[in-house]
Amino acid sequence: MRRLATIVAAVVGAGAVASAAAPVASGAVRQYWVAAVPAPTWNMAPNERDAMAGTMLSPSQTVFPTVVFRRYTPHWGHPIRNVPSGSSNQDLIPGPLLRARAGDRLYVHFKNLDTLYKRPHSMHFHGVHYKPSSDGAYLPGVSGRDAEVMPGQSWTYKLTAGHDSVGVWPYHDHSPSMEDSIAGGMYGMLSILGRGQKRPDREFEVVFAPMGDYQTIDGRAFVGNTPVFTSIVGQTIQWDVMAMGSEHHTFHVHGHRWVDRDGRDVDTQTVGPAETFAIRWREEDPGTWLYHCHVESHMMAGMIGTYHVTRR
Ligand SMILES: [Cu+2]
Repeated sequence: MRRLATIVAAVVGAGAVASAAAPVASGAVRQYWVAAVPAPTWNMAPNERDAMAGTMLSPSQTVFPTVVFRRYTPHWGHPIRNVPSGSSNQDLIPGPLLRARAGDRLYVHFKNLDTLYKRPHSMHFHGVHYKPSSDGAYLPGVSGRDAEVMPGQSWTYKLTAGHDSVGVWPYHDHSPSMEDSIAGGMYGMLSILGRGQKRPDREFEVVFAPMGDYQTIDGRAFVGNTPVFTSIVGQTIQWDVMAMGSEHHTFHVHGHRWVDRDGRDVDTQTVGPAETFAIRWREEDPGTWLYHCHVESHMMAGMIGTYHVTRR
């Protein structure tokens, strides 16, 4: 494969300009409506198969009640898919992909519809500029309502994407319920392009996180359950990769290479808790390929999926 891969300025961009640089204004205003909603029968492996060991699982091992982020149409019209169309066959975990460009203002309207556990929830965003009232992180005696949105209540988080925000970043529940929420899939990503930067033709989200006894990608375990990503030869594809939880993972795609932040050709890249990276290449290798975490015990516990490239 030719060296067409380029790394998107993920965390790299932050070092380019002295940090805490004033955000640039004059971009678009983007509004998102995101609710915390119950997913009472989330199934990590709907086909009940451990495709690595070739054994069967049972719903008692793979199904659990949880709360997830769910995107809505403006002004809470109705719920819609979290993932952009064409990017994945999955939904709900991770939360909606929040897109913006450097210079944009973001208003993320959040509503807590957790009728399952009736816990407080919040949204806390990495990589963007905001005032403390949009931090969403709970600290007893210090934080405000933004960090502890009670069931039935809402909060609007006001964010600005700066020149130092280009790349992909996590957001997650940072309320008093944070630990349970993150274990249950309450996280998502911001995807911020530079001002003149072209959008990829396909954008895939890969979130590595442990869940119960399994190691999941986007809340699912084992081939047959994990996201199936697709592209067509000639398309520019972007992988948004993130880890949540307390473990490190190594993102690997078969049959492909990309250039890492040190300028080296790699086919495996490490990602730790709340770290992210975005990689791009122009696809030219048709076939069915595996992508997975290369930590062997994680792969065997479900952290593996397939990527299908077809000819035009
Ligand atoms: Cu892993």
